[in-house]
Amino acid sequence: MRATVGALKTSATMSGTAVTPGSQVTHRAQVPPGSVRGFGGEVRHYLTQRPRQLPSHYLYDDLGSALFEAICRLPWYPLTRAEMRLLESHAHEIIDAGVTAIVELGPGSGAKLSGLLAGAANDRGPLDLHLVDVSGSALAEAARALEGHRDIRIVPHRTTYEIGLERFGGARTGAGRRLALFLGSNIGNFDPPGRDVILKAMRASLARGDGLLLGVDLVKPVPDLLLAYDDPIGVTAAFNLNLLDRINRELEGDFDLFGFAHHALWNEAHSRIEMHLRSLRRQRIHVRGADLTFVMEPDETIWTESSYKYRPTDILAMLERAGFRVRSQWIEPVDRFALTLAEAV
Ligand code: AVI
Repeated sequence: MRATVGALKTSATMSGTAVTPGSQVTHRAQVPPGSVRGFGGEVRHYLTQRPRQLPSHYLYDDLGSALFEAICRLPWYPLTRAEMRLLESHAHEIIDAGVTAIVELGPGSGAKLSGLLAGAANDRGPLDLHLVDVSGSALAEAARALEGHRDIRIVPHRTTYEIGLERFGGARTGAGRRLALFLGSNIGNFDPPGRDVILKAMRASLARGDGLLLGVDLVKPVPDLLLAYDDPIGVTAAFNLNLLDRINRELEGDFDLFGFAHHALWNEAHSRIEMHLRSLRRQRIHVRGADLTFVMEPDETIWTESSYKYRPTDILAMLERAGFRVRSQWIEPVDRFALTLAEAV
C-alpha cells in the first residue's frame, strides 16, 4: 500500500498553555495564548513587560525556520544528531508490531519519523501517522518525507498541539497500541507549568497501555551548552536577530540590527539556557504596527527564548506526574541527550 495524505484541516489556533517570561510556548508549531492580539498586539504586550521579552515561537518565520534547520547541522549543536542516533538504534523497540497509530507534535522536516519507520520492525502492520503543526508548509514537507514508506496513511492536523491531540484522541478506531512522539527537545522550550500541561494533554489523548516517546536534551557542562546556543559562526545570532528584522518587516519597526547583540546565558537556578538580544547603546525604538515607542538602555535586553535542560531522573518524575510509567530510557553518552519511552497508566 502506498502512503495516502488526508485533507489538511484548518482550525482555531488558540492554546491554553501558560506563558512566562522568555520561555513562552514553543517552537513554530505553537501559537501562544493571547494570540488573539495578533503579532502587533503581542509585540506591544511583551516588549512592555519587565524584563522585556518576545514569544519564542515568533523566531520561526520562513527565514527563522531555515536558520533553525542550519543550526541543527552545526557541529556545536549536537541535539538533532544525538537524537537521530538513538532513534535509529532503538526503532525496533519503539515501533513494534503492536503499534497501529502515531501522532507527532511538530514533525519538522519529517526526517525523525522517517528514520524511525526505516528502522522499525519488519513485521509492523499498517500505520496511521497523525502530524500536528500550525504551519501548512511544515506539514506538507513532513508528508513528502514520509510518503515513500509502505503501509502508512498520513493524517495532517494544521492546528495547535492541544487541538491536534484532541483530534488524535477522538480518531481511535479498533484495537492496537498508539504512540505519541514529542522529539527534538521541544519540551525544553516550555516553562515548567506549560510543560506539565502539554504532557497531561498527551496523556489524555492516549489510552492505558499506549506509548509516549520524549526526546529531551540533558544538563551538560556549561561551556558545551553555551557553544550550542552561541556558535562561533553566528548562525544562532542570526536566528535571534532575525526576530527584530521580522518586526521591522511585518510591523514597520525601526530596530537597528547593528544596535543589538545576541547573548546566550546559562541560568543555573532554573536549569535553562536563555537567549537575549542586548542593546549596545541607549536607543529609541518605534514599531508602528504595534503602536509602540520605547527606549532601551545600554545592556538592557529582550528575552527571546528559554531552553530548559533536564537530568534523566527529572524526566522520569515529569512523566510520572502526567500519568506515565517509564519503560526505557536511552541516553546518548557523548552529547548527553535522552530518549524516554513511557507507557500510559
Ligand atoms: C526548537 N528548540 C528545541 C531549540 C532549542 O534548542 O531550544 C531552538 C533553538 N534555539 C536556539 N538554538 C536552537
